[in-house]
Amino acid sequence: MTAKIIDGKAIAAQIRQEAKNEVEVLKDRGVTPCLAAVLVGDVAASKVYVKNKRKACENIGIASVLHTPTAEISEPELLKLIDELNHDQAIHGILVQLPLPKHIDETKVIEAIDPSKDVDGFHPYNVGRLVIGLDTFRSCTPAGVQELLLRSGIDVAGQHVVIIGRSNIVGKPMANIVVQKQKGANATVTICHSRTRNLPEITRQADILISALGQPQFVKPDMVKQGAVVIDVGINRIDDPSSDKGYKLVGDVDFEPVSKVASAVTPVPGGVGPMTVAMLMVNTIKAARMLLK
Ligand code: L34
Repeated sequence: MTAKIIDGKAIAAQIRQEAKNEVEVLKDRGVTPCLAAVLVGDVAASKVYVKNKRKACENIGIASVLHTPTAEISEPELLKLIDELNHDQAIHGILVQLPLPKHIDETKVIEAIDPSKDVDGFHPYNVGRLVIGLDTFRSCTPAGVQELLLRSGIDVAGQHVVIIGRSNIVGKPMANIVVQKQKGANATVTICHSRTRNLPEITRQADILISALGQPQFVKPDMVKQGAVVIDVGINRIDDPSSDKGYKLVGDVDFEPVSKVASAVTPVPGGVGPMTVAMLMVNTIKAARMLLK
């Protein structure tokens, strides 16, 4: 048996089309959604991701402004920039691309963002609302994974979802999304991490295995139950002298052998990545729409 490949690129395109229609409605009502992106320093992967996000904005009709301070920006200066964006009436969403340089405290920066403009859903206010099941901005990657499952006809209700990775960006919000008493959720959830004992034993119990630990090809076929759904959130650059760029992207999942065991699997690239971008568009529109209510 070979797994079905879940086409994140195609599903993301569908979501962007829906977003485009919503932007038109908002524009008719006099509001053009606007995203402010802050890209600090010179991190190659971050540049690609922010470029993809701005390109999506442009295609959909969302306005975007880009701030590119150097890696030497001080923490107070960055906080000042965020404060200005918070007070700028024309801006609905603020994205501070992570990671930040080491001398800047990410938590402080995230907490400085006005929760009503926090389209990444990282602010403790929004995380708290997520945990107790209230409507909120949900971080884009885990929200994208849920949407990917929903639109692929995979119902997580009653299923055992095992997540590898406990980051604030993916693992923890992912668990909190699928555990809710809500549509597209109601799962039984286990979070595994670097201190988990007998990891393969636990991952083999997963009906849906979500890998978000950031280690190339970590998930091997003996860690996957026959017929499980495998979602690969990892996106790792590994050297590849044969490619023009000098690197290639691989996920956390050893794709070829795992596809022989799983019933469905997401590719890297073209899986979760484009969904992250699409969900940012959805959140930015939500932020703009909140102004009308
Ligand atoms: N603040 N920081 C903040 N918000 C986020 O939601 C993110 N994330 C993660 C890193 N830091 C962040 C992203 O934007 C990861 N991430 C992200 C965004 C886009 C893509 C991957 C990760 C993406 O477009 N992936 C493409 C390939 C891109 C390439 O060629 O390198 C894909 O098909 O997977």
